Amino acid sequence: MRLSRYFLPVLKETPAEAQIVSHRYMLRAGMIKQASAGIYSWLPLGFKVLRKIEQIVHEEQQRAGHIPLLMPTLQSADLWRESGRYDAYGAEMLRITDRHGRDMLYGPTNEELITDIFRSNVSSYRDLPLTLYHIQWKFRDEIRPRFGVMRGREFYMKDGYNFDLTKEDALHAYNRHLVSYLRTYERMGLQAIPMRADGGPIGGDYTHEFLVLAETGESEVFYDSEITDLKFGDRQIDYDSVEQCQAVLEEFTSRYARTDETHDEALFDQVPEERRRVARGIEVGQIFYFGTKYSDAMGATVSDGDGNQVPVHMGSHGIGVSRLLGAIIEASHDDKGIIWPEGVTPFHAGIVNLKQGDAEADAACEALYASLTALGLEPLYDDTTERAGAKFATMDLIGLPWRITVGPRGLKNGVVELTSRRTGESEELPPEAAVAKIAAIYGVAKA
Ligand code: P5A
Repeated sequence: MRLSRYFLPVLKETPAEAQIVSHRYMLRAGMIKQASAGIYSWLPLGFKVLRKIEQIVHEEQQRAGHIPLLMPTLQSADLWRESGRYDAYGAEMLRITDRHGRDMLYGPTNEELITDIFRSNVSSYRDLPLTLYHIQWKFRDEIRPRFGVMRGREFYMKDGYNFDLTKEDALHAYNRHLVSYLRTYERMGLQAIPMRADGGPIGGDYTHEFLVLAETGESEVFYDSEITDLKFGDRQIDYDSVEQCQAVLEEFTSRYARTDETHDEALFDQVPEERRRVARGIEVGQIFYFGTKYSDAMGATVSDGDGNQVPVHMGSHGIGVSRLLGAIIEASHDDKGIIWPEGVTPFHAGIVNLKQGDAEADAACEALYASLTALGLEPLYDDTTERAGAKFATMDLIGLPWRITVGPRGLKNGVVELTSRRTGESEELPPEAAVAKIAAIYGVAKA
């Protein structure tokens, strides 16, 4: 993409309404624009990162064997009356009446809708196990939407639902989600710690939230500091293996880690004092096992092979896809702007032309642009006539992990400058070597 043809409305001023750094930078970098309280338009740069995060979520869900589908945002109130949640959900549910006077709602979650799909189509244990998921907009009329995409009213969520014959099978599905979530967050450069939590309006009493530690997080958390040493890394897991998934769950949940909803002082006191931590965290996901809560209420049963009709065991599993943008920025920024982890960066590298209009500099930039593009990478080429200082400030603000700076002086010596956004370190090297280095970082072959 050439900056002169892009739509990147960066702001020089810090917007007064933004209280936390991720919200400030998302507004300043022209990623989002508020449409009304807690509801945002996703401008091109923000939309690009949202799509990258969504893609990682899809890949990891499908790696775990979960099947994508797409359910609507508007739902009929009738299903929610069956489960008993139509009244129970309260003021957070946005209720709508259509022209025929039918009660509708903008879905805050999809347990009822998916249970209805299941009961209409599945009747035998032979079709289990089954996990279906989608990534779709949700609406919760939060009393205090704030911090930009962090607590929106309209937000983008991956929500998945498992259907199993037995509790044991459903707990394997739970563990499989825990493993796939660890992988998912690490690919985004995040450490998200599973912590025992409360079922809230979704239900069940076996649930973990995934928290990214950050001072600006809305949840108070209590944990054993040893837990922060755990890394999932690049281990290969067989998602069908009950033992392997169970082992990961045990490894990542055996130390004390709880949100304030389930915090237990007496248990916490058993953690050696020097390892006890009280901190804040951003909830980027939550997994639930709630047994037959919805299948009992809505009559979702299967034949069990022994001539009985039994209610299916279920769980649901959510990732806050739009909230993740905020969480990643909270975890990765400096006083100049965002620092995108390579896994989610909107563009792989920036190209800054220090002297637009200089034939040699222009040609060198065009050649870099063509080489990176040929590798399947997406560079953002600042081909405007702005001053160098302004170009650098924009690149730092929007946080591309790598910048190639091209100017007549370097070109005389046959070099360009490659700079890491994270470390600020620069090196001078021939253009082809800069391209090779970026290709290696992103794991793409140089033709
Ligand atoms: C699990 C999937 C559920 O709704 N039903 C389907 C279950 N869980 S949850 O914890 O309530 O939400 C899942 C994740 O969505 C994000 N989230 C939000 N993001 C932005 N703004 C909001 N107002 C908001 N509410 C929830 C969180 O990341 C949460 O973990």
